[in-house]
Amino acid sequence: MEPGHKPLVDDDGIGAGYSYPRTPSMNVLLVLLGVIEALGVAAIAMVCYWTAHYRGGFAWDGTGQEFNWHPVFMVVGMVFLYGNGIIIYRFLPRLAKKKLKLAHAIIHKAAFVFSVLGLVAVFAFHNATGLPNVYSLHSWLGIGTVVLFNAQWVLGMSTYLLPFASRWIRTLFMPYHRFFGLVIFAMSIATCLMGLTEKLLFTINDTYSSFAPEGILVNCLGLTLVLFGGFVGYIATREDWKRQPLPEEQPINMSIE
Ligand code: ASC
Repeated sequence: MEPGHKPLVDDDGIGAGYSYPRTPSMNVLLVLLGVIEALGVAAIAMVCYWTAHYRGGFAWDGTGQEFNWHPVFMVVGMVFLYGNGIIIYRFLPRLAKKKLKLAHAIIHKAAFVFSVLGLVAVFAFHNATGLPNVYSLHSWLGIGTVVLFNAQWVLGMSTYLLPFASRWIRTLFMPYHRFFGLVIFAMSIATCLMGLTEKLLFTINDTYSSFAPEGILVNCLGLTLVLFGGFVGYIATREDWKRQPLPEEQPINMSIE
């Protein structure tokens, strides 16, 4: 356990919030978590405003209005929920580890459901309007990202949630789970950026270069996604911000590990 870390043992760990001492470094973590949520909410607001105000709003009828669900679902699922699922261990460090793992898996399953709905929306739009499917780099990387994301989810659940994997396997696999989780997250954000650029070139090609407000809005959305992803990656990889085991989670006899 970190020096200075005083767990509050008079608590059952359910919804317990933040227990770490308010060291300067922990204050920075709390501020960054707030910044991340503000960026995430701003990104969702921007993608909704863009599609509702500039692109004609929403429907589920094979038209461009069905397409509009695609960017919204991808930003909500594959960026906002994906990122929050990664850093949930930093948000609620006093919640029992098993509950955190379950929440991590459920949030990422929800992200996957959004991504599948987002894919359905774009395929339905293409098929109804006679546009070809999966020819662009955006679509190749995007489908690869969703497939890898689901593979990572299944592997993670089999290893860390189900009771079958030995401690040895869990420990061996953990650096890969963390590394590839972040790689796939970065792929997801890169795919969003390509999709945003692609859509601008399809729709406002003649005014984009004269700083059309829609272009500026979508550029700002892209920058917000990059900042969100960057801060999530920073928080997730800072070793001294890793969740410390609760007293009841400490191995009793280290010598037999
Ligand atoms: C788990 C879990 C971890 C790892 C660790 C081995 O199931 O919650 O933190 O495996 O025990 O790296």
